[in-house]
Amino acid sequence: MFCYQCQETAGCKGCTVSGVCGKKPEVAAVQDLLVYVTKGLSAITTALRAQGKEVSPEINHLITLNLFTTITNANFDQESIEARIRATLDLRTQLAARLGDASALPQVALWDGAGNWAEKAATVGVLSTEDEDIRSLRELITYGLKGLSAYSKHANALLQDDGEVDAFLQKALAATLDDSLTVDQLVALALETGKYGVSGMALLDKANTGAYGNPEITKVNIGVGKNPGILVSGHDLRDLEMLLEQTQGTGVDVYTHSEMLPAHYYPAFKKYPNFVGNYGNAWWKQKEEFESFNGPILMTTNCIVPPKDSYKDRLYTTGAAGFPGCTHIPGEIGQQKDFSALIEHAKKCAPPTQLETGEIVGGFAHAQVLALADQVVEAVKSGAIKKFVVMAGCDGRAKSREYYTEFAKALPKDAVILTAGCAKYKYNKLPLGDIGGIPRVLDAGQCNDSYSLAVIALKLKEVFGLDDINDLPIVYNIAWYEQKAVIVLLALLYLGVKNIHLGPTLPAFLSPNVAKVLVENFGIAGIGTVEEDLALFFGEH
Ligand code: SF4
Ligand code: SF3
Repeated sequence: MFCYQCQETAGCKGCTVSGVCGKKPEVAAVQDLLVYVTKGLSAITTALRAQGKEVSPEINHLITLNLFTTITNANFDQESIEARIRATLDLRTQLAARLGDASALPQVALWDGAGNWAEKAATVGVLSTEDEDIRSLRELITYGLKGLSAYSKHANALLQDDGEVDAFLQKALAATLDDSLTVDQLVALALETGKYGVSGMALLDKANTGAYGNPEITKVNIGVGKNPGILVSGHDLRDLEMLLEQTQGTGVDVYTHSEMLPAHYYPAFKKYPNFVGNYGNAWWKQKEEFESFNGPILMTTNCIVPPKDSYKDRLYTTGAAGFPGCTHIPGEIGQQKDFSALIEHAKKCAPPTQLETGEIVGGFAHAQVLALADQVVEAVKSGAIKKFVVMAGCDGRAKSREYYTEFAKALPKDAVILTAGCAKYKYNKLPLGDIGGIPRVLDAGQCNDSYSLAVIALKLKEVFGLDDINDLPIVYNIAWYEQKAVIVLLALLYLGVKNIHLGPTLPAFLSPNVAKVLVENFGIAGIGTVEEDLALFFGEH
């Protein structure tokens, strides 16, 4: 196997024996094959569109779910991935027939699944592209598209589609196997991916706020109640909604975990009396926290850590998520899912063991921050707030990530953190206080809500009458882990944001030359020590 798509890749180079995430070589092989056949299918859908023929939303959804399935920590279940490969090949055959003349199709679109899959997989993975710069750009684009697929899927689950985003996604995916494209063309395609990343996140924002209202300032309980509970993790709000509906009157409480925390900020979820609070921290502490939760856990998406036997029977998956031996709750887009198995399971479990008590505050997505715009602008004008520090992105288990806790603690008292994604758990329970009533950590929501941070920045630019988004008193110190952070990064680059610091390490999939392009054109940099970076961002503060 060879995989270097996430920040924790072995030795900052690539996982070759087994994944640091727990992905086995057999699973890596079928994931590579799934990406490959999805590229083939995308070449056909792109050719169909070029002929003016329609491509249905169901086909678009299959493609995005395929890519989502291969995101870090989403799906470890070889069988379900193989089933997706078969379904993709069947669809490929049907669509190729609709195309008529298939002579112009690339090789990838012609493979019909014949032969030994393990052998085939060994020829189509990341290393099948020999030139390291082309490989780097192809993977940068592919990972961005994986992130975009995840966000699209959540919007689709709320019955929102953007056909243009899907058409681009498939065109770009097919282009990653086009040998005629130059480095410059691939760099341009990576930036275009960022453009559609903005559209995809905007679509999801519209879907979430349309269905559940605009996030608002909310205090979230981090203690526990006396009833047995179900813990929901991942990013899919529609799954949470169905679970909340089905648990009413059952005596079973519902808690969020990791990236599901921001669900509490939406008005629509406040009406459920059994929606008790948030349990635990970011994804990587789940071995201890799922153990002590005592009840069933629903993983709606990444990040799954391979479970311990002690609670494996309590771990359920749905959507793109999967783990062998764990029950998967089925349900396509638009269908009602049946969570009764979890509810019955919960009734037999002890209530969660308390980990902590208190509250965390969040809900600072764009509408809420813009409602406070006068106060914020005044604080900036008066000098009470000197700088905003965007510290969005992912958390992870690497010790080097303690940097973010220390950085948050050491920030000048007139700096405000803007966050989104599970990166926030590195500092969202610190007593950082507020500035004239404005908390010093403003949590917009999930990683996709980084879109909100961009909307806020663009609004501030307008209010302050600036021509360039980089003239705002905002610095970017972003933590990444998996591929959704890649689409967020590409989206920020597309919006013209410069000098983003990315850590705790730069992606292994950036070749030296590609990294140089990003450094020279966008000022992308890694992180240093807390002291060095504070001096860099704040001068002699
Ligand atoms: Fe390694 Fe990350 Fe790939 Fe897992 S997802 S195999 S940790 S690079
Ligand atoms: Fe976290 Fe996995 Fe990326 Fe959505 S849950 S931010 S790492």
